[in-house]
Amino acid sequence: MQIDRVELRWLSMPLRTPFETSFARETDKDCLLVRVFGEGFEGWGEVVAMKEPLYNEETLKTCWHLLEDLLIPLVLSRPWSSVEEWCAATRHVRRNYMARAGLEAALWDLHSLCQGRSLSSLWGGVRSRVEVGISLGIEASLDELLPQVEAGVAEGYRRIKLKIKPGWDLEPVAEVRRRWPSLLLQVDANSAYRLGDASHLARLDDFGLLLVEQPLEHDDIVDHATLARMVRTPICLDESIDTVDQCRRALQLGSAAIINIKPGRVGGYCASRDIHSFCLEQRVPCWVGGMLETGVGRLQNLALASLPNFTLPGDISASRRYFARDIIDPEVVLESVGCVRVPEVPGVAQFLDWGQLERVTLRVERW
Ligand code: OSB
Ligand code: MG
Repeated sequence: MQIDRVELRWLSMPLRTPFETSFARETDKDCLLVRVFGEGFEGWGEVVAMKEPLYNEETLKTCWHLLEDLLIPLVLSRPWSSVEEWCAATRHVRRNYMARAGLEAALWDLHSLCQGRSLSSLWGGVRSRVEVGISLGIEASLDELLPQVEAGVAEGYRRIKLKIKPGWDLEPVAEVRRRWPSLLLQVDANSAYRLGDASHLARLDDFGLLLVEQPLEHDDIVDHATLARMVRTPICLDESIDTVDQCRRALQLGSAAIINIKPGRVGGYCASRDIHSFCLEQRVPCWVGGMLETGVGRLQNLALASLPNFTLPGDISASRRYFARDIIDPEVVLESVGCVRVPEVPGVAQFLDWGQLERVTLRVERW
């Protein structure tokens, strides 16, 4: 695969409603799109970093810098026999996972077009539809949250994730559970608690949650192991798992019973597959997490979610959960109860809605 040209775009997409986590309130979703040209095709990938280093240490500007000054010159410097070879050539770069993941995704997208095969088939997918759920942000009151749960259930979602933080946890969880006793319910704290909150977190045990996601610090796998022995709700790690080695250590310590895999957080789809395979061997269930992706990242994450050990519903909701209008047409939609169809054809370029893409593009540069 010879890459002839690369294009980088900075997008800003208005969210239909603000999305609040324990670390930020977002009203717009900004991201970068990487476009690579080669072999007569074009491939696209998404950089999922935020504008500020609140989820991990990366920002869209650090990603732009890594891409412009290091990764794009390297990808243009010689032909690549496979995407795996590209991954091996960038392994010396410390961290900067989201920057690397965006370019790697574009290479996968291009590679799938060259091969005439979908990403799902290239990666060993076993499902044509995957179960997905919605993630609901922190709200000022139950009056604002409950109609959103109701709307999600009415649309067909069977799994709902509630964002929690100290002061917004037991009450919303208890009320949602009381009203929807059979809903698949889980919570995500994005590191808002400390080990001293263990007895408080143990009170979540009464609500039959699927899991509690990343209750403690973003880089911790030690306190999580202690916490896991103090609560019955299964602990799922998100922020603290960035490599297959860190995943192995966490499972060895007993820090998590379930792993959330986000391609951006772990440096791309190669690493996502490695973590998925390791968890499969260890009989640890996985699910595909989300970063409010545009249609580009959303379609590719659906392909990843078709792999065998993604046995829990992913954060890959329909486009309209976040966007009045996505940059792809057709958008990602719920097909049957709580499920989305996995793309069967290679390449996302054919689905781009260019009018909408230009409307939300703030900056374009080419190399
Ligand atoms: O922790 O999973 C998270 C969004 C931004 C940053 C972190 C997280 C999230 C979500 C959204 O929960 C999931 C989605 O894309 O639907
Ligand atoms: Mg999370």
